[in-house]
Amino acid sequence: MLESWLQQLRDPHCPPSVMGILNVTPDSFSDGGRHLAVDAALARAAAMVEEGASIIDIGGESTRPGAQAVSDEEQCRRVLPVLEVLRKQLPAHVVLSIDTRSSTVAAAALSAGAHLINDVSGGRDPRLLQLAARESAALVLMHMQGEPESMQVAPSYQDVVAEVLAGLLAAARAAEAAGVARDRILIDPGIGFGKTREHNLRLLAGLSQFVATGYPVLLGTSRKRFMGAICRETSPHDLVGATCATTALGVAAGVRVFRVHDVRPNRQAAEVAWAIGATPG
Ligand code: HH2
Repeated sequence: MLESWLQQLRDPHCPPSVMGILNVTPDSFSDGGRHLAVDAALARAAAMVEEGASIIDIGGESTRPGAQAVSDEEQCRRVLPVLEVLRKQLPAHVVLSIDTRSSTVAAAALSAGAHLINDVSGGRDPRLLQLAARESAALVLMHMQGEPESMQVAPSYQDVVAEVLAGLLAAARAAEAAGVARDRILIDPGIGFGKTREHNLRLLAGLSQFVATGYPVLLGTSRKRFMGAICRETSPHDLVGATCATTALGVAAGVRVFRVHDVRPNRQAAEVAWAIGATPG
């Protein structure tokens, strides 16, 4: 399933993919609720697949601004039982992704059935790159300035698009030097990761420059707070329309994968934007 998805990613006649977000939260497994939590995660993942997600991104560590790092042991405790069940129960074409910066967690997740490593640190740990190479995993390299705990304190760039682009190209080169095949690498500008609202808007306005690198681009704007500031919404749940706007514009710029909480509306936005783009004016 990974191979056919990677082919679709590069096929200009195939519409973009939607990656559904499955966060495995700290309380999910407390108080002996482990089995129930795994069932709930499976139900959520199955619903996202039904709504049109072709990738499920499973994460056991929140990387929201201010979030504390979570130990490898704890991440594994949260994600491995879920991954094992998803591998058995979801349709075989669904790509399973592990959202982690840790090579230890990534290795365990690949053994449990993940096919893709979503690394929000952009390959800072060389062991993660070596692992991806050894296991022929697909790899998302995301740009982040600083660490989640402090990244929003004072993000600073001279030219945010040029610097993020250069950082991602350097990360992709390092991944290739470690043995990761070029056609298994995706890049992501890392919206909200050490960026002000202005930085995020510039990156979104400059998406086509990331697409021009030739690496498939993944975009993660789902429910992010910089959009709430623009459209005067305080609850992340009320940012579905805002997220869909970025998805439609992302499709027009050539983005190939959208990481979202709300699969159905974003899949619709992506498909309609795609159909318009494929129609002569
Ligand atoms: N954003 C978050 C987590 N992982 N991965 C990629 N590739 N791109 C992103 O933009 C991205 C990501 C934000 O994570 P978190 O704050 O934990 O919230 P959620 O996972 O609910 O979006």
